[in-house]
Amino acid sequence: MQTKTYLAPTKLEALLKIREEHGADAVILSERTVQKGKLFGKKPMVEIVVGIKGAEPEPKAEPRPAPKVEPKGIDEYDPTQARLRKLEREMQEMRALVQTIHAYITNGATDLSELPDMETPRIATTVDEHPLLRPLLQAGVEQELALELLRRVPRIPQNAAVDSLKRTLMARIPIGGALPRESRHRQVAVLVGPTGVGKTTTIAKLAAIHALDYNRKVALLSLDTYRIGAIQQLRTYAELMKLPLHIATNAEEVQEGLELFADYDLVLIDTIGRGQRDESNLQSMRQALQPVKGVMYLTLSATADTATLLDAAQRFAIFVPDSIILTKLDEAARLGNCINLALRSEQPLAYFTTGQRVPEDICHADAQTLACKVLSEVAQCIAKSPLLENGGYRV
Ligand SMILES: Nc1nc2c(ncn2[C@@H]2O[C@H](COP(=O)(O)OP(=O)(O)O)[C@@H](O)[C@H]2O)c(=O)[nH]1
Ligand SMILES: [Mg+2]
Repeated sequence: MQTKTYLAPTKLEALLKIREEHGADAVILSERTVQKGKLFGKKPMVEIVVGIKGAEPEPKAEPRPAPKVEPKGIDEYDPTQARLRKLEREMQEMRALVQTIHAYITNGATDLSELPDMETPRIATTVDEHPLLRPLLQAGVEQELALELLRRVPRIPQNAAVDSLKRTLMARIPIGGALPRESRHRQVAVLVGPTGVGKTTTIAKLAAIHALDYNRKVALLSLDTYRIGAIQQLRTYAELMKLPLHIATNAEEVQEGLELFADYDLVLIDTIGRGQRDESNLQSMRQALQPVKGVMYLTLSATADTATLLDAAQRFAIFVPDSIILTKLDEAARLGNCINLALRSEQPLAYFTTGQRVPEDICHADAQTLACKVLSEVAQCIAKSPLLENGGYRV
């Protein structure tokens, strides 16, 4: 396979150049950011190495070291992996429980009935405040959830406590629902959610990844029930990526769009609303989406506080979302609100978005990232008010 290196100021531009020159024949082999230019005028550029399918290497080409094939973009949803992760979580919970028992016994307790988590309210209400409770509350986790999370977490030593909390968090954050990179049947995905959370930007990111990275036939549909006309942003992306865009204002036009895109691999539907407080707007949007059979993503911003997130989740429940896209993780000061949402909502988290760059700033949601971020907030809080040997606070 012949390889070729592309350099461009952004990933999107590099992908567009590759697509224009090689269409579906290019396979991305590696990708990195390099600094180009003279000493004081250095600028970051995206360098993508592609292999061209079916192209023979130049006869006198220098032998190149084989580029490492990295898993690129968004990887596929694998049910076996999901089952393995579930088993792993259960193992982690069991390990946390054993650690709790161990911590109690090594602290001189011999009576196992004194364990905090024997589901007996008498004992649960008499244990002193867990040393990680306050740091969790300061990270924005609701008290009720924090207490529940800490039930099986040992109090000391501190590292074991933090480790165990991390495992508990990871086991409790539901993950899933990202789009597979290929499928036998056409897929349709709709993004609903409050105005300004990043739906259109996320659609552009998903469109770029699936069309330019995975070489799928992608079409865009924008639902503008109130004819607000805020479609320019999506139109610009559609033109840039040469993807068809259909604008619909009601169910018939949505149906029309779906028929128009019958032989596409993926249809991404953006929705334009007038604000989540407008019930009738949401109802007419729901009506207009009746013909759609596909994945419904509720898009919410990590910068919103817990009450706003839960309120939005409740209002958008009429769309029966399959999973959640959390946006603007890069801007969120505390992530306890996302933990509250993840633990309280019925849907798993599918994607995280972490910036404005299209398509770089999106990834599959993963419990470890979220748990680690919250725990680094917890650690900062502990650093500010160090725990004593016995697990209490220095005040
Ligand atoms: N920092 C940050 N900004 C984002 C992210 N996603 C979208 N935005 C910005 O948020 C603003 C609103 O995004 P838009 O896609 O128009 O939101 P929509 O109204 O839900 O369609 C724009 O300025 C986007 O560039 C993200 O993950 N991080
Ligand atoms: Mg929009």
